[in-house]
Amino acid sequence: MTALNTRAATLRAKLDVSRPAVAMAAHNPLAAKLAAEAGFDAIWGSGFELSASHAVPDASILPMDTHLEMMRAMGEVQEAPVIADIDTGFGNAVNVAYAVPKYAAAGVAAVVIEDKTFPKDSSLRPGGRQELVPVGEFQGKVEAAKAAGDMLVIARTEALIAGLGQAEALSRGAAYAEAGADAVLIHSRQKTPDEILAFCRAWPGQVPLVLVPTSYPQLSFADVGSLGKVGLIICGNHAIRAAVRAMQETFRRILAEGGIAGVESSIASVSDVFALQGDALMREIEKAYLR
Ligand code: SPV
Ligand code: MG
Repeated sequence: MTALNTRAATLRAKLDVSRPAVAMAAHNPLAAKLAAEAGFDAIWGSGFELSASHAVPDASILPMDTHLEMMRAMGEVQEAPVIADIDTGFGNAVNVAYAVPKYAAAGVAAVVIEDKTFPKDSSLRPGGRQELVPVGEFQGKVEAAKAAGDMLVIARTEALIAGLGQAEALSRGAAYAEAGADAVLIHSRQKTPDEILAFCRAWPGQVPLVLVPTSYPQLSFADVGSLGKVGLIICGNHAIRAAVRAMQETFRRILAEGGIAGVESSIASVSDVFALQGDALMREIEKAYLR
């Protein structure tokens, strides 16, 4: 096996099915830094969050370089492993073979590739287009990603999202593990965890599973841990949703109150933001070199 980059090795060590790691979504380096400071094990480089932060749909609209540069920038400002959501891999296995080394060079710890057709649609979108590529074709994409080396490859099956049932989801998961995936992400948008729990219980455990419990938030991290099958839980969109609500409320109040005084105590201070910008380091640099 190819040696893993340091952050990939850190992430692999955390994929513990008796105590799953928890990743928080981020859409920019500031969000990644806040998630790391809060204590999350990893940063989810979410396509949904990044698309939303550009106010466009999560449907292969943004170019790869926009996502790639964001992953690099997230890794530069904090130490937690970055898990890059590369959707379908930007095309076929050839596109994957060219894309993944760029993500490796950007220092990401893992890529997640999903078995939908390109261009993708959001898994959470009611009535969205959820067509899957043939199993063999997706195995080729997993193999192409693995050959890039130096990072984890998480294969994501959308079989449950596409309504293809447990048997198809299980056989796709097994085929992707056989192709070399380090973990299998199984996604569901059912409002209860039943479908996911059934999948997890039936999963033979070749590799750890990854869950994104957005649609079934009642499933606690402890409940997931007790299944003994899941290595990673991804909080898929909580940074952008928190940011949207906080901005909406602050903007509404400022106009309604005719001034900025009222919101002062409910928003971060300017000095909090200076600290997040790395002001302490800049002061050291100024002291050492500015003459
Ligand atoms: C994302 O956060 O971009 C994901 C998870 O892929 S989901 O939006 O639930 O498909
Ligand atoms: Mg995504």
